[in-house]
Amino acid sequence: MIAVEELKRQAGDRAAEYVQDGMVVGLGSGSTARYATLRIGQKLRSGELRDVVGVPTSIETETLARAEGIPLTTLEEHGQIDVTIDGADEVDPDYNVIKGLGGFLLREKIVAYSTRYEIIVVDESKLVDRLGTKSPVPVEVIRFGWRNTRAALEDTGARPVLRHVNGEPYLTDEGNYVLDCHYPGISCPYELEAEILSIPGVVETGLFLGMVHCVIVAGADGIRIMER
Ligand code: DER
Repeated sequence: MIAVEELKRQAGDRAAEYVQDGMVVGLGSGSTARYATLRIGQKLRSGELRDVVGVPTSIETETLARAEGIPLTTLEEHGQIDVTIDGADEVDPDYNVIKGLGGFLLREKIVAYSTRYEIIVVDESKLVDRLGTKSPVPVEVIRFGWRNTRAALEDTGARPVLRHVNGEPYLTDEGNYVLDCHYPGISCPYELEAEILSIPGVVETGLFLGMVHCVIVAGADGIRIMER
């Protein structure tokens, strides 16, 4: 049996092959996307890739990319990203995904929205028939009035849980809270997303719908590439 870590590496390495000279690349967050960032750094250092600039989706990824010697840019300097490689927590058959268990969903979504070709890298355990089966939907909310926001999220059918790290409420890179919203499976993701976004205090949801162009899945039988 191949270890999950090895599957993540294979998916990340394969995704890095989509990066070409001169591209603006969105650098995702999480343990799978990390391998793509490492591989891009390696290719730049060896001269296999040239003139690539990266837009990191988190402070964590920014630190990694700097250490790997990947030149960085911002959305202010480069508003259009050619390719983004990011991880996900769940992927359904329609290429809709849940993201945000890593805590960086807001920047990841802004980057995905600015991207021509969004690649998601996962191991096969992330594939589901229906979103919400294994993972909650992380919802980033501002701290002011967050209990009221939580109550409104309950009205959407969720069991929202305030995320904690080391006993303290988790704060995103933007200083917001995350409410992990557990649903008993999501049958209409677009309707649910609209409902959640209509609640004052909600900044963004971890539902990435219609934003993904390619999913690279690493499994025991090798790499599968799903493109639409
Ligand atoms: O979107 C996220 O926050 C996810 O957690 C995602 O990036 C997956 O991370 P993983 O590759 O470490 O499972």
